[in-house]
Amino acid sequence: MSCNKLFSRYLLIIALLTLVSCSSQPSETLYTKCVQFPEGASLDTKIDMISRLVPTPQQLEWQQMELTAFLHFGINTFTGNEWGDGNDDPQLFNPSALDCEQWVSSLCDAGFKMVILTAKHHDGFCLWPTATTEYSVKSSPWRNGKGDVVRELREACDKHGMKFGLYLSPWDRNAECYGNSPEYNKFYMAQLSELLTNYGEVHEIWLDGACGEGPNGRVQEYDWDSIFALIRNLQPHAVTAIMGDDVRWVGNEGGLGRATEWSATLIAPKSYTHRSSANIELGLEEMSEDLGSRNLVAKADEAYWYPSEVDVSIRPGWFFHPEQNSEVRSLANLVDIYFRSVGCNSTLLLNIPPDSRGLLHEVDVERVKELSEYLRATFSENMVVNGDEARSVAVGESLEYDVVIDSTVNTLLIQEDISRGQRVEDFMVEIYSDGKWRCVAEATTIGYKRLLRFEELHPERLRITIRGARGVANISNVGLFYAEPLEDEAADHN
Ligand code: FUL
Repeated sequence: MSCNKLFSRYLLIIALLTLVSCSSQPSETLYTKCVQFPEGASLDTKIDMISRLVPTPQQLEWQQMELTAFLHFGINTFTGNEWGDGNDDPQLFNPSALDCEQWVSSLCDAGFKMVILTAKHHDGFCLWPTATTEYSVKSSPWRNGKGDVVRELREACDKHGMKFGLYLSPWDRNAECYGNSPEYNKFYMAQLSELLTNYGEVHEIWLDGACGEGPNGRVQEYDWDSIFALIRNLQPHAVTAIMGDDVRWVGNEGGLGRATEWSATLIAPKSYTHRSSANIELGLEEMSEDLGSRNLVAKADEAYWYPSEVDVSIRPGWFFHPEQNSEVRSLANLVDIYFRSVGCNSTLLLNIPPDSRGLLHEVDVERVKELSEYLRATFSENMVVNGDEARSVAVGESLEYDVVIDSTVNTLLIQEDISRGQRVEDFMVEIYSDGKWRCVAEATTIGYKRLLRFEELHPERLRITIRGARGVANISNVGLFYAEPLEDEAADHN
């Protein structure tokens, strides 16, 4: 969808927002999801505009979820493959004890707010009884061919108040029509229609970027505009990820967010094919280190609210392989990943693959439980007095807070009110103790959430100085916490 179309769609909302804003407060024009800079605009004008680029309501809700579980499950679970070639016998799909409630209740207890299931991976095998192909659960012995994993998961999610998302691989190594572009687009959209019509509310649709050739080397050209139009029509509250234009792939599968992470970014979603040349001119790829600096703003003519998601597996593989049971990530490693994802203005999409029984493995369940207990223990008591009062602060100004007497801390949490844009570029953290101020941390972006770790301290006061920002920064929350140091005993998969 073009920026122009998006722009006009949100114009009305912006106009309404402007109307209802309190008369004693100057109203700010906000740009939702996309902003086009006027031709010849100065850097100052562009910076001012990008500072008022904000998420859609569904992007904001998605960001606030913080933790999502990825469930890679399918024919590969029974063959030992990571990428099936589309020729594996559907008879192999036969989980002996599939129980989606076990998945969802364990993940719910561990603090996950949403699950995303691989309804179809690159092999083309469908976990629901689709009318589009025979290559599905319907041709398997599981529940005598009458089963539907997507439905069972949906029901478990409803029971436990878990949000529900789906991965439908665009690349399909089984579909004969793959590579015959118009025909496969029709086929893919028919699959999407089934999933988005028959299974209640879908909150995230994961459109993977991996893509190979079809039979005889044919290259599939996806009709992204029609695919997005269909999704918006059937599931208007869903966010679309990766090839989608609401959620951006962080650029690696190792759990490593960027220290400087802009949700207000210059990189256009890959599926905006009309913007490919702009990405090339700016030298932007999902892996690029810099996606939002002033330097890029100066050269760009369009910007997007396109926040990042860190996808990483709890095991070396995305699918379950029993020989990897001893290689499940350690608690310390998962905590690091949490700090490098949620703590770096991203969300964490942690893959916990069900095994061939159709259950989450005991080791994985135990590990995510440990993670949630650790996070609960760490973040339950904020030592900053009135840290959750919203405060606005200009460049060069500081925010000062009292700290609870006799507290021991080693972690700072800070959040911007991103419903008014992402603005902070550079800030410094100081603590007051023994009669003097001392700098304990410095960083660049904040965004939805930033976590910083430092040595154990006993502060009496806390001071945050905004050294660089795009206009006035809106800080919504500040906290100091104590995170128990952990030693990593397991292999590092990074
Ligand atoms: C990649 C896929 O090729 C992997 O198999 C996995 O699904 C991962 C999340 O995305 O692009």
